[in-house]
Amino acid sequence: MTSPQRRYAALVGLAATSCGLGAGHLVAGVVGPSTSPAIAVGSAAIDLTPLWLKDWATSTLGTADKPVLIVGVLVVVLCLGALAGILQSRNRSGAWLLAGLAGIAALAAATRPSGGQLAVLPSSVAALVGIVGLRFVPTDGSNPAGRERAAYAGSADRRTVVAAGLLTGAGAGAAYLGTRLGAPIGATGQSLTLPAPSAPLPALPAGLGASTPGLTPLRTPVADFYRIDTAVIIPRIDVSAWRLRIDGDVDHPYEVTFDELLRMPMIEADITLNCVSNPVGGDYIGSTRWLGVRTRDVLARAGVRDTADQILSTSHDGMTISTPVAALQDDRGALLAIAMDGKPLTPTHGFPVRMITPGLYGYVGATKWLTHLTATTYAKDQAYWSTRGWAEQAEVKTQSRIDVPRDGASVPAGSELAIAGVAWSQARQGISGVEVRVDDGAWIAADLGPDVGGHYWRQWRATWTPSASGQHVITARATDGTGAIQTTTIAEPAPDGASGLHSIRVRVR
Ligand SMILES: Nc1nc2c(c(=O)[nH]1)N[C@H]1C(S)=C(S)[C@@H](COP(=O)(O)O)O[C@H]1N2
Ligand SMILES: [Mo]
Repeated sequence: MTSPQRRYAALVGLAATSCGLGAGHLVAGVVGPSTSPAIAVGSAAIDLTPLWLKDWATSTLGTADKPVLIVGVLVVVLCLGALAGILQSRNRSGAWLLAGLAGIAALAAATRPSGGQLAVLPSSVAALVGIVGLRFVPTDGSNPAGRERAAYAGSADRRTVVAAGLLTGAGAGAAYLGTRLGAPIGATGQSLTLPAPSAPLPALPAGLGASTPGLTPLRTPVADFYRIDTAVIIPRIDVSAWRLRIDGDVDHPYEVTFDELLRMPMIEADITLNCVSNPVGGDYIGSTRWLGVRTRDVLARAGVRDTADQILSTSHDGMTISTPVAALQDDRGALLAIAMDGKPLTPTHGFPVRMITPGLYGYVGATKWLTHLTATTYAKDQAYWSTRGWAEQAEVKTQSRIDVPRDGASVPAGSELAIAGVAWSQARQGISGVEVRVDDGAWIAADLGPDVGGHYWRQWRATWTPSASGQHVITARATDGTGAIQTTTIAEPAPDGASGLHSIRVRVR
């Protein structure tokens, strides 16, 4: 085969594959977004990702890891599509390659918890459309069937390019339509009227934010609240169809609707949410006022038996999280939250109902899109992250973070400089003090911002007037509510949360 011919074959293979992917995505818009071929493969890849790779992805890509993953999947599939075009022109074997790819996608979609019975349909349609598209591949002049067409090479080339263009265009159009279909705006609850809390809290104080530029605000705006989950497609849940099932080692398993939940006593609570993947000084942490029912009220109605030591929660998209029964029943005030910052949860943060368990990292206590609570034991059932190298149980570690000045900032000598940040301990009765030091100097006590309770972070602020120019290191450390000073022991996020003191560098000029 000559090289221009091979190029045309690759081009048509690519176009046929795009068209197939688009058609599959369109069908998935009706069947369920998670069954779209590339999304299903991406989601399966996330579940199969080893801990070290997941760590690398979150530390280098942050929350962009999912778009990067999907683009990666698409690039690989399209390259294989081009190869399918070349194989097709050689010996008609390209169709097998596309069929194989679609088979992998169908398997991935069928094994997704949110896939449903028609999960394999989008991949099947993708295969069919892709294989039909391969008919436009110009045949190799060296095989008898293609010799005749090769004689019209000039017009065949033009026809080929037009066909490839049409296929790609049709695929892109279908993909667009599929995306629109798959995201019904009406299904979310931003118009929902929230029930009043049984004991409203006083308004949150303003905090030190206004007087200290660059300092984290006391309450994280919802739009800035970090997002960590394995969902490639954010579940869109229709509240009228939503049910929470409570079963397992309980006396009376039952199901509750969203309306029934809203009629239970509603609690307001100020709680900081932490991700176990947050490195020292990192920003996978947010604080807000939550509204919800007490988790223990919901569990009490079922009557959890003494034999259970964990509640295994499951989300709409199949995530499983283990939380100690004790943490959900003691006085810390674990919630099944329906609102944050005065508004219903956004789809990103778990609409319609999510768990919030003070003192525990999100991966062991903050299940979003909650649908199921099962009383069981750690010996019997393991949750998603526990089978992937993370600790079965993990309490939030005491930390302090320096927000101002920024790491690497250049500051003038001789003028007073604010050093400020936030500190949190959660499981250890909040923060009773924060100290800072420059280089190896003495520890200086910082002023603390308002105390919003043990489960909420605390702002702090100190001042320093640099004299000597050059590089300086600023370090902070917190003292928790029990009087214990934050550990200097350095630990990576895996397996149960980072520890060590946060330091930044500044250059005094
Ligand atoms: N369904 C579901 N819930 C989940 C997760 C997830 O991947 N899926 N991630 C957990 C983790 S690791 C954290 S840190 C918090 C983050 O909640 P946020 O995205 O609202 O900040 O959600 C938790 N709940
Ligand atoms: Mo997390």
